[in-house]
Order: sequence, then structure tokens, then C-alpha cells
Amino acid sequence: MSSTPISLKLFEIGAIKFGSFKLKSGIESPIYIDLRLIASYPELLKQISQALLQKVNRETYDVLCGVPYGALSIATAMSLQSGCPLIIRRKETKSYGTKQVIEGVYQSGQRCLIIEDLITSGASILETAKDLQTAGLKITDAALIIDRQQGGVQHLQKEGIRVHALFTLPEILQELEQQGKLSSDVVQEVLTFLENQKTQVPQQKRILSYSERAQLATNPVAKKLFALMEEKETNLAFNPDVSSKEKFLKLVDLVGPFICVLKTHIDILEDFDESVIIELQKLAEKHNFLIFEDRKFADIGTIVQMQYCQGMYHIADWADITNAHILPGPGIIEGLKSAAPNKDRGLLLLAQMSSKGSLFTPEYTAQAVKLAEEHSDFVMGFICQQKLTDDPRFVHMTPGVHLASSGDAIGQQYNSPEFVIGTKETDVIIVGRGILQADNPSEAVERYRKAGWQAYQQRLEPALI
Ligand code: 5BU
Repeated sequence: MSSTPISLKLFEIGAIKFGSFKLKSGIESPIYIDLRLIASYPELLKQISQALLQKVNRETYDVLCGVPYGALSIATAMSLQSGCPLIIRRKETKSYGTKQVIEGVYQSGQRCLIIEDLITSGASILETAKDLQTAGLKITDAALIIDRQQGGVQHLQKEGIRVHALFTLPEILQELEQQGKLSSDVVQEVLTFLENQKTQVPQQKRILSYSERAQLATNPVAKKLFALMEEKETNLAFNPDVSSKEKFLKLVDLVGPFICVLKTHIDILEDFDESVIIELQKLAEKHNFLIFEDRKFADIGTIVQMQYCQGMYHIADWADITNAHILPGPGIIEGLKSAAPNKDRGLLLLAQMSSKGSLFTPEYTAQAVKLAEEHSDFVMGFICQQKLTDDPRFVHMTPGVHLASSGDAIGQQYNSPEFVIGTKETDVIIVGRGILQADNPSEAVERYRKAGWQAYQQRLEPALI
């Protein structure tokens, strides 16, 4: 269809303005585009949504999703005209989402067409695509009204998303000039401005390697862990949750060469005695891994001090890492820290859990991040289901990982190593039964190591924001 009517109407309703405008970034711009105005002009909205529907082959998508909020009305209009179902992405819950991020009816494996009004760097579309992919949807195409031609289309192409734009911004300028709405001087001014902007976006966002993060970490155990992950090429932690010490130690010896962390529940062992600890420490030395007692402390400072250093297990003597709930407040961190003053020890805060119906809320998770920042000498990171902070000092460790199962009968929920490290951007996968119950555990441990490591390496490739 002819581009004239739409671009002219966008100009007439003031969705594209020329003059001098101060942008959020402080930059003076000769052009201002606000396509949200389209929602107030139903005829134009209809015309645009029809044009967008014609732009993309209907065979290539099953559902529609508009990037919030600018494109919600456009996606809705397209849904009404085509009969294609719509889903909605919530913007607010994206940071630490235990809540439903995608609303509506859809099935894993369905193809979703993303709708947007304007593309600059492509970051907004990518953010929406990531959430949709996390929900199991496939994203291959995005349709939008205006491409500012500032690198967004190429950026998305690299991520496997084809962009279908009704117009490029230079095409609109040309049209308006031909229609006598703009002088050639203004067109030139805007084109020069766009050209200068191009060099500024998109920027490179470099992801730090584990060894770079070893340099930055403020907790000594986090430093050791990052360094040994890089050295052994593994981001796999294993938990041999078995009750016999003989079986436990045999398993540890078997998986030792492939793991960075051995996670224990020492109180599961029915025949525990001190020899377990002596042998475990020898194996940690032999295979170069750290020991993490998954004790999940949850009491007041004074009691956790005793639980950490005394009793049957003397955890602080042998476990490089332990973890704690933050429910009692910062006293639990201070209590544990003061209990092992002369040793290199690290604490992980429980910020999210993998189990179904877990009561962790985004606010609680955010508090864990805040407490970690305030105690970064002792707190080395989090037990979580997704990356919680860009602060490179903190390790994100994720349980609930399995290559073949989606969960157990009593609430465990599993994700793949690729999803956890690649999509959720955490650092360490914690695997138990995926290896323990495999037909061939020594083959399985290498499979998990490789999957986790490959996902990390893929993430390291320079990403554009
Ligand atoms: P699995 O066999 O891979 O399901 O074992 C998971 C381990 O991780 C097990 O030792 C749990 O105690 C631990 N875990 C978990 O599964 N989910 C969580 O949110 C936390 C710990 Br915290």
C-alpha cells in the first residue's frame, strides 16, 4: 500500500514533529516522535494495523504481543482485525519475576509476532522477546511502524529476529518533503542528526568473564570460586543427596574432576562421623573444588553462630560456603560472619527458591540484594533463579536444574542449564538427581558440565544493548 497517507497523517496529528526538542538524555533534537498519539485516532490506528498485518505472512505466527506500552493499542487492533489471539507482557514484574510476566492464553512452542511502534536500538523489543522466550514462545519476527535506522534492525537480526517496518524515518522525511510539508533544509538537518546519533547507539555491553570477576570480588571465597571455574572450565555444582557415607564419598570422587562446588546436606548422612569430613576435605584438595554446606540458616544471630561452629557438624571448620535465609534480618549475616573470623568463608543469601508456590516476593528478593551490597566482605552471592544484580562481585547459584525432567511430585521445578545460564544469566548450576539418578552418572556429570559451560561461553560473546 502507498506510504503517503499514513506518514502524512502521523505528521498532521503531531505524532512526528519538527523543531527543537530536549530529549530525556539532554540532547537537543530537531525531530520528536510520539506514536502513542495514534491510539487517539481510531481510523489511523485501523489503517496502521491493517498495513502491519499485510507486512507479515500470517503463516509465520500464532499469537501477537505488543511491546508495552506504546504498541499495546496497535497489537490489540491487529488482533481484532485478524482474529489472531493477543497476549500481554507485564512490564513491572520483569526485574525479579516470580509473578506471571506473560498474561493470556498460549502454549509453549507457539510462535509470537512482536509489535512495536518505533525501533531505535532494538533493546525494548529484545527485552519483550526474552520474557516471551522464557515463557516458552518462539520469536522470529517483529512488525513495527517506523525504523529510525540506528542499528536496531541489525541488532535484532543477530538475535534471530526479522524486522518488518512500514517505513524508515528517511522515507517519511522524503515523503513529507515531496508533499511540501518540510523544507529540504529541515530534512537535511534531521538526516545529519540521525547520522550522528547512529554512532552512539547501540553500545557494546561487555559481559565480564569469571576470571575478570575473580579480580573484582570482595569476598575471598567468591574470588577463589570464579578463578577455579575458569581454570577447570566448569560452572557445575553437584549435590550427592544420599544417606550413606560410603556412597557419598564414592560419588564425590567420581564427579570431583568436573565440578567447581560440591554441595552437601551433611545432616542427611545416617552414618556420619568425623571421617566423612576428613575424606571430603582430601577429595576437595585432590579435585580442586569448594565445599558448600546447604544449611539454610534461619535463626537469630546468637543461635546461628552456635549452629555454624558447634554441635555435631562444626560446619564453619570445613565448609567454604554456607547459606542463610534473610527473614530474621541482618543479624543472621553478622552472627555467621563473626563466628568464623579467621577463615576464608563465604555466605550465599537465599533470594529465590526453585520450588512451586515458593513465598519469595520481588520485594524480598530485592532486600537480599541490598543486604549483600551492605555485607560484601562476607556475602559472596545468592541462591536464586535468575540474575539479580549487575554487580560482578556476586555469584548467582541456581538449583532446580535437570536436562530431562520438568520437576518432581513434591514441588521441585527444573530448568535446563542453557536456560539458567544463558537466558536467566546466573553463574552456577546446581544439579542433584539429574546426575545422581542417571543411568551413567559419570557420563551425565560431563554432559551437565559441558551444557553449563557452553551456555556461559555463548553469553560471553559481545552483546549489544
Ligand atoms: P535436585 O536433585 O537437583 O532436585 O536437588 C536440588 C538441590 O538443591 C537439593 O539439594 C535442594 O536442597 C537444593 N535446593 C533446591 O532444589 N531449590 C532451592 O530453591 C534451594 C535449594 Br534454596
